[in-house]
Amino acid sequence: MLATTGLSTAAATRRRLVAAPGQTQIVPEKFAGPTPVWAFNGTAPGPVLRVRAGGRLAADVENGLDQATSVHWHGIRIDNAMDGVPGLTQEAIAPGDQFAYEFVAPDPGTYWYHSHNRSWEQNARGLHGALIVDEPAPWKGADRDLVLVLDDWRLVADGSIEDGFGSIMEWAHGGRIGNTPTVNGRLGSQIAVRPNERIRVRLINAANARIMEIAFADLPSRLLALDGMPTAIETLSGPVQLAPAQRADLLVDFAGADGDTTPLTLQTRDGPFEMATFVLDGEPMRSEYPDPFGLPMSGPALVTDLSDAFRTDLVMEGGAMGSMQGATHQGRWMDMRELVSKSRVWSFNGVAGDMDEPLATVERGRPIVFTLRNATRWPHAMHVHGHHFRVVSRDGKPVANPVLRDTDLMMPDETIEITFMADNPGKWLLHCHMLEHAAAGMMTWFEVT
Ligand SMILES: [Cu+2]
Repeated sequence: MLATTGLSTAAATRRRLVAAPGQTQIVPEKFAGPTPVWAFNGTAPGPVLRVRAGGRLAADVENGLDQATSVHWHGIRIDNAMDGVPGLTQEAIAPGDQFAYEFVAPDPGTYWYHSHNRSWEQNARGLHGALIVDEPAPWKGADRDLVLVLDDWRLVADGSIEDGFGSIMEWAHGGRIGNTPTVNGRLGSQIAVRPNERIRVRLINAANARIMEIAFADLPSRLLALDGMPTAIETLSGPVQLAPAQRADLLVDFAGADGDTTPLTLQTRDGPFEMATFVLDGEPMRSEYPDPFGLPMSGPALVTDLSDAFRTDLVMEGGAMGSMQGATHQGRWMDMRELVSKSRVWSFNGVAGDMDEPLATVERGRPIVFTLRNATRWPHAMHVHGHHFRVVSRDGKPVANPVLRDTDLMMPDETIEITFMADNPGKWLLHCHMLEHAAAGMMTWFEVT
């Protein structure tokens, strides 16, 4: 049973979020002036929102844009009416209007919020921010935490955002990939840390489409959580991979001396790119590190009995270099040429983004097994709303100790089985979080009754 109703009688944490045009200094001043963005409360990313697990967040969203918007609270096992999906859970918020979101955040962890209307444009222009749900009792495993929202802007020489949103070429390929990777909205930031500080780094990939491989040079780093949910603590032997919308909490030991620097790097085709620089500054925190320990486990239990599970398949097709001949759109079959004219070039089970029929209708309390098959030439970041799931098999091979996720990166030709308990009533999206792919057909929904 979810803690979304009747649990919290305490006063809500109340925040006002105004979505409106703004300006932010993304590239260093010596290269260009501020970038015109669409921002929450004037900054991109927007403010870090925090609430304690089990607590209630009230967010009054005002739309100061000249187009409709909405806010999705990504990864929160939320009351359906607050999920922020226009046409499914609410009407989009018209320009000048407001929407009062209010919900309980049941699970501690690293989440984020972002526009869910024309998100392929609104998210890319800056409408997102971190949402941190704190543990019920403070976790003592790190000196502090550090929220790093990673993004991938596409800018032109004067620092402004390149137009070209809606390019069908990009929608049929890997989505809108940028040229300016940022940490907390800034290229080349310097982040001060104490020598020998131990920090819980909360990484959030807020990019539309870029899959990121992030490394902390040779600093000792351990995995603590994925997509908000604690994992067994595990030493990382290489970069951490984040598909769009994925999060990872890491425990990083900033071992070194005053004045040392160490890069945060993004792996690119041309080698590692320094997204930000940690500058060790001040007296050392300690001479020796204590033994590290992980987060207390939380989140939904593993569903062990799948004998009565609701099962269905989802075949993902389309995109460039694929074999899709056509798909159903607006109630009839169209060939690729016609689909391109409608900006629909991907399909789920032969349907290109039509939302009139759910993929599944499942009674509450029944386990779900979705078998997802990526029959395209592209990776996809498959996201389920309102539930965390476990990938229990990949290409037919069982996954040992499957972790909880809300977004899984599927490679071309890969087939996965995901399981979760249908315990949150309402209408929930299942879509690719490469936002251009979602807009171009990789979207469906299911209902928990
Ligand atoms: Cu995709």
